[in-house]
Amino acid sequence: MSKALDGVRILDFTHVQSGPTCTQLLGWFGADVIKVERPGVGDITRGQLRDIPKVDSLYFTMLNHNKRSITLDTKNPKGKDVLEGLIKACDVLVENFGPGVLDRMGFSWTKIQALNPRLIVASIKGFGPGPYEDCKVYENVAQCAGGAASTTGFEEGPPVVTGAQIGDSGSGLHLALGIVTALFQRTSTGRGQRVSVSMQDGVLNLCRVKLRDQQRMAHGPMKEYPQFGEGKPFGEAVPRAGNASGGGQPGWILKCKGYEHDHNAYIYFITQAPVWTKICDVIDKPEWKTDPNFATPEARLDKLTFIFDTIEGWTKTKTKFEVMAICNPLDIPCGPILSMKELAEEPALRATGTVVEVDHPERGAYLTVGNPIKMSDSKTEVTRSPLLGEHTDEILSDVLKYDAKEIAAIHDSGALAPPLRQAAE
Ligand code: CAO
Repeated sequence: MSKALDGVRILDFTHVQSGPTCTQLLGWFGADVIKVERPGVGDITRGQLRDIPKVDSLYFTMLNHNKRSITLDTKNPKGKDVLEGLIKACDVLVENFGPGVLDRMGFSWTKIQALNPRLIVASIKGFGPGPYEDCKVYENVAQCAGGAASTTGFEEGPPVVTGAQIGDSGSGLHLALGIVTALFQRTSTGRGQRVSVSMQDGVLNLCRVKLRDQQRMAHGPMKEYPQFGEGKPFGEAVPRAGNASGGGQPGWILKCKGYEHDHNAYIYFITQAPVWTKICDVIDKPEWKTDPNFATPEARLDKLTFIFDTIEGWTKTKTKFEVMAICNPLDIPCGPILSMKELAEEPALRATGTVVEVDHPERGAYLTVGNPIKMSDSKTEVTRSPLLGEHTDEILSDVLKYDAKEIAAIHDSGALAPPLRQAAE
């Protein structure tokens, strides 16, 4: 079966997490992803959070499937020649260097366009133009600067970052969409273009509902926030809302049987208006169906904490899976709090390829998250991440058409390997 991006060649200058998530997606869709890494060092994540000595970390392997690796010192004159060749041979260059790095390397947009006017140059930076444009940024900086942290956590506590990597992987997803859109536009214009995503913008896009709420506050208190029912005043900015749903149907996380010793024995429970009467029956509160204090969504808004405490009295008598088994047939929306252990062991996720076991020559088998985007005519096979420089000669020969003598000359120039002193360390 063919793949959606067969024939598309990506010059992958990404590192750490945000950029690699983007190019990994493109690889899953069939693009030939050529990851350029610094000789002897490679992507810094190869050596970060290592669980096995001298073996590429899971941090690296889980972000760099379906890629080839070439080592290249892009500050070496011969290395620059090779890079120029790759720029001419590729459709897209993806990078998430610190601000100004590509220019300092000698590859400005003007120079790249002169080399290959069809090339799409896709970049992730921490911030767009403005006061912080020169800043280096990591995940949690973006979560804080993009509005996620100020709106996450409980009102009485400090801002909280989330484990979902919305700054890094979220920006990677945004960039991947920009790239395929630019590839599509190129089919009619014949031209490449620059695609830029700032991590702050990407996080703010994902926090769009909170900017919605910021504006709603001008017209009275937001009644679905816990502060309203608890009689606490709202300040000038959108408050942290604990586990409130954020949408039009109130929800909260409730304890289930076993919560005293299992930190994940909880369920998210939504009191969706159309199923209110069923909820009343399930929790044995049939009188709430007709009591004017509880019968309508508007009447319930100032009592949400009491209502969820009452529902929790019922959920605490059941496991999270028993609550699911009772509520799902009644169309009551709820979701168990699933631990990473439970997700790793979930057979349905294995069956769909969302959780995949991959074999690696140095670390052996490990689990990863496969492609979450399923396409009927472009199936994803997850292949292991490359070893550092594993495909250097193959790329010089297949993509750049160098012969053995030319490849040997490039090796001799030191453009592909670290200086001897560094290699010995
Ligand atoms: N050959 C020679 N030099 C190379 C090279 C190669 N193959 N690859 C990279 N380099 C050099 C660069 O030229 C640069 O050198 P100069 O600073 O002298 O120009 C140097 O490596 C460092 O690049 P960097 O600034 O990108 O890396 P860093 O480790 O200092 O910063 C990060 C890392 C992530 C903070 C920064 O890249 C950044 O802000 N990126 C944009 C935002 C982003 O994606 N953040 C998410 C990271 S995941 O949490």
